[in-house]
Amino acid sequence: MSVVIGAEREAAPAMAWAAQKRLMSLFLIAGFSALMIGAAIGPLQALNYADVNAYPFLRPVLESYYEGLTIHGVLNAYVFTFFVTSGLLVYLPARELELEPNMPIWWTSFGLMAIGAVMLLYAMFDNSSSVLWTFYPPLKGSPYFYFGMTLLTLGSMVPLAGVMDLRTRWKRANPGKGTPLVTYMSAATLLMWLLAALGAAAELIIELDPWSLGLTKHVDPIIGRTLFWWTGHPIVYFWLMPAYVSWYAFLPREAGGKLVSDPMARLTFALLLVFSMPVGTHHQLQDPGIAPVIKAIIAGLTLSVALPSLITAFTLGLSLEYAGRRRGGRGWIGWFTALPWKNPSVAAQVLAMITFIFGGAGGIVNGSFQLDNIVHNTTWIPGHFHITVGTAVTMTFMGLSFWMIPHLTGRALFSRKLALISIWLWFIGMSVFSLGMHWAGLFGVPRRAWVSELPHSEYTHVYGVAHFPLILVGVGGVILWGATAAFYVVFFGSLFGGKRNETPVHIPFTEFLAGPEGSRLAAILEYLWPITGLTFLVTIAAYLPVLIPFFQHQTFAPGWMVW
Ligand code: HAS
Ligand code: CU
Repeated sequence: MSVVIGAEREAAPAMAWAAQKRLMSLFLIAGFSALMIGAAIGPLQALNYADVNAYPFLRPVLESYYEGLTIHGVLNAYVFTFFVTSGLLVYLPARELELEPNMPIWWTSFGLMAIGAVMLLYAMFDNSSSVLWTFYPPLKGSPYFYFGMTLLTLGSMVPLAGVMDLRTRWKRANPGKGTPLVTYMSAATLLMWLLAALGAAAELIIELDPWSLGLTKHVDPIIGRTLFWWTGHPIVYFWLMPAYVSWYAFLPREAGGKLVSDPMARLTFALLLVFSMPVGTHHQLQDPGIAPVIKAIIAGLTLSVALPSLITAFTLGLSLEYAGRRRGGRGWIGWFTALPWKNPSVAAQVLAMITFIFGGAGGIVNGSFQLDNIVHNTTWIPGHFHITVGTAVTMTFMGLSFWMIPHLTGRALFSRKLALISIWLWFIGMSVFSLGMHWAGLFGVPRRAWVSELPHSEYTHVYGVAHFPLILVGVGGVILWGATAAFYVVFFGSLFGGKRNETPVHIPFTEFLAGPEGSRLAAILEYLWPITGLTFLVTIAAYLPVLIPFFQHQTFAPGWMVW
């Protein structure tokens, strides 16, 4: 059984092909294995908020809520996303351009990230580094943690060389032609990440790595935080943009239609490249030492970063409507119900999009300076990111795996029905969980707090007012356990137990209603390097007024291990 039918673009020599497919499979397996561990731990944190304290029963595997939370955040936010993205953004352009990628470059990325991930796992599971996913100093973990994180980050930057090499070779063979869409989107994503990762790379290499080895005695926490958010904001688009690649380039075809506008997709990616970078300080709206006027400017700029996603909503909404009407859907809603809901890949991505409408709306609340006063450091924030990265991105990657594993392995999807069940459970579980988290946040329930460790009377005294939303959080978590179990039966079942496909599954590259030919916009957006240079200048302009005062008044702290 083939899940989707796609274009015949697969003319590369069979041997080279097989090697690429194998490596792409390894990226997927590594990424999704990380997610499996991370997702298995998540519900424990949800239960914590519902006053169920499972941690005393989990020793010595997990010593505390904070250890579990660190593993959950690091594996899901970094290891899962980096592996999947570093695979996809080389493999898909290579297939689109019908060229062989530079395999040593691609392997280097995999190797660096694999070593980094093993070091991180070691540092986290021995409870030496429960520093949470933000690893804010002066919390101090083991050198394995920081060096592991350094290797993982560097490894995730390497695919840029792979995609740029592909693009250059293709352009040489096709003078005067614009970059095909998937390659364009992949290049824009990785160029953005090149600039974005500089912050965390600097924080790690200059500040935290030497400090963790004892070569320096103190760190400046606020400089560390600022460098972290230089990366920590645009990283959310490094998660989102590969999902957008799937929404723009594959979903319209999978849904039975076409993408309505190729130049709009390019514009979205170019805008995301530019706007993602200068706004990281919106994660520090409540931090001391940053002038209110700068915070206000950053809050204004933050709204600009919603713009490309609003363009996406309209472009993709229309593309889906086109698909639905082609399938016979009529009226206001008919096109929506006429979409191929029985195809788990389509269902996953459309449900991901619907969740993202709410995730985006919450983001606009966070970005508004005054409103952020109310929600910052409450459970509202994890509520927000579980329906952005935790649903919009993760469910898109899950949906993508439903056709990609059959495409890579030649095996059919293990069970289409179970795949659909996993997607719906994920959607329902995350919606319930996230509703509870947002709601409880409005009562001031703090994020990252081991609330179930309090005596029950104390918990009720402090958090009783938010009892109902916190119960929802726990219920959502338990549903997500079901979703995870169902998904991994399908994932590993398809990899190792799926029946041989009778017909090969091709990559579902979409066609366009309006292509790039003759588009002035597409021609201008082709200048990706100058756009990247401009973005770098804008970023420097945004960060100098924040960083200069911090360097003028440095405050040093010794390391703390509070867990
Ligand atoms: Fe965020 C905090 C602002 C998007 C992730 N965010 C976080 C954290 C994470 C995160 C992980 O300004 C917490 C970090 C930590 O640990 O402290 N965020 C925004 C804004 C956006 C936004 C303005 N965030 C994301 C995305 C993420 C993500 C995407 C992950 C992938 N966020 C913030 C701020 C904070 C923050 C502050 C700090 C708060 C604090 O106090 O700490 C925007 O980019 C959102 C724009 C999106 C939209 C939605 C468009 C909708 C689409 C779907 C269309 C649907 C269709 C279906 C077509 C405007 C594209 C059609 C069908 C029909 C039936 C209609
Ligand atoms: Cu942000």
